[in-house]
Amino acid sequence: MSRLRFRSIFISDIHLGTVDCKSAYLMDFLRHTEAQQLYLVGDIIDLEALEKRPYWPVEHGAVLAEFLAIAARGTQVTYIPGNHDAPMRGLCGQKIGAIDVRLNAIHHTADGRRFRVCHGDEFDQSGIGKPWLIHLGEDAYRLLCWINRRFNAWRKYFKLPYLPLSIITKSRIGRALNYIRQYEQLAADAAREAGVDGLICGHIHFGSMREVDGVLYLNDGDWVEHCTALVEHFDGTLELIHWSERRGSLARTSRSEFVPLPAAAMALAGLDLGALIAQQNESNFAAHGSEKAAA
Ligand SMILES: [Mn+2]
Repeated sequence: MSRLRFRSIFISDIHLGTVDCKSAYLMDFLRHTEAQQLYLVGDIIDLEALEKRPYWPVEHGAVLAEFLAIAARGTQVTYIPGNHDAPMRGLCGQKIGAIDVRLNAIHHTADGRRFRVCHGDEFDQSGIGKPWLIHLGEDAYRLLCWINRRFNAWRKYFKLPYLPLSIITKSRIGRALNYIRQYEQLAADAAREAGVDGLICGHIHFGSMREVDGVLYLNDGDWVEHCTALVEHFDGTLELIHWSERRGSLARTSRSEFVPLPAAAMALAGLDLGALIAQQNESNFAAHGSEKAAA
């Protein structure tokens, strides 16, 4: 089996131990890729959810075993716990198998850029982790996840590719988008203060690549709905990719180029992106509009 080779891979918000975890797509991704460095950027096991409702299918254990195997094969694996696996932060500085547990990290790209890597819950002023929860309510979010699940089971039956449904809803809720923009700003501010070129995080389940006041904000997304990963090529180019039956590039950045998608995750839906961007420019994006591609 030929694997796609990368210099590094960043994934987060897997939420093993919950019904919405897309472990099959993640396993497929892990088995088709190879990297020198793998960063697990938090919310890998949802200990918070497990406390409320014990749920552990064999596939979720297989993902953990795969991480340990990847580290054993020589990939440098760094695990940065998030808020849903916060108790693991106590193991900071120690090893699980060959996996290093760290609170955060500085990643040096092949093209000489420095990125701070952290889960990102420190930029979440609501402390909830799902900003749209504030506006939707937890029940509504669960309903959304349930509809997403049923909708995709139906698509699978008809042999149609996976299509994250809730991103469409989220992207249309202006206040949720405003919250995301605020989060991105705080994250970018932290990167600037740290004197690095940018920040790589997860937490808000919204894969993105933006330049905010001269620093790069990179979010690797999640494996609950969108199945996205951030990868670094051997020349230092960072790329946000989506992985399901359909695979695609959402955005990329190197020292010399920056190709953002204004609403990266929406490209997943296979919608008419141009029309959506135009629509958003009229409403939210215009109001917050430091979006490069829209400018
Ligand atoms: Mn989180």
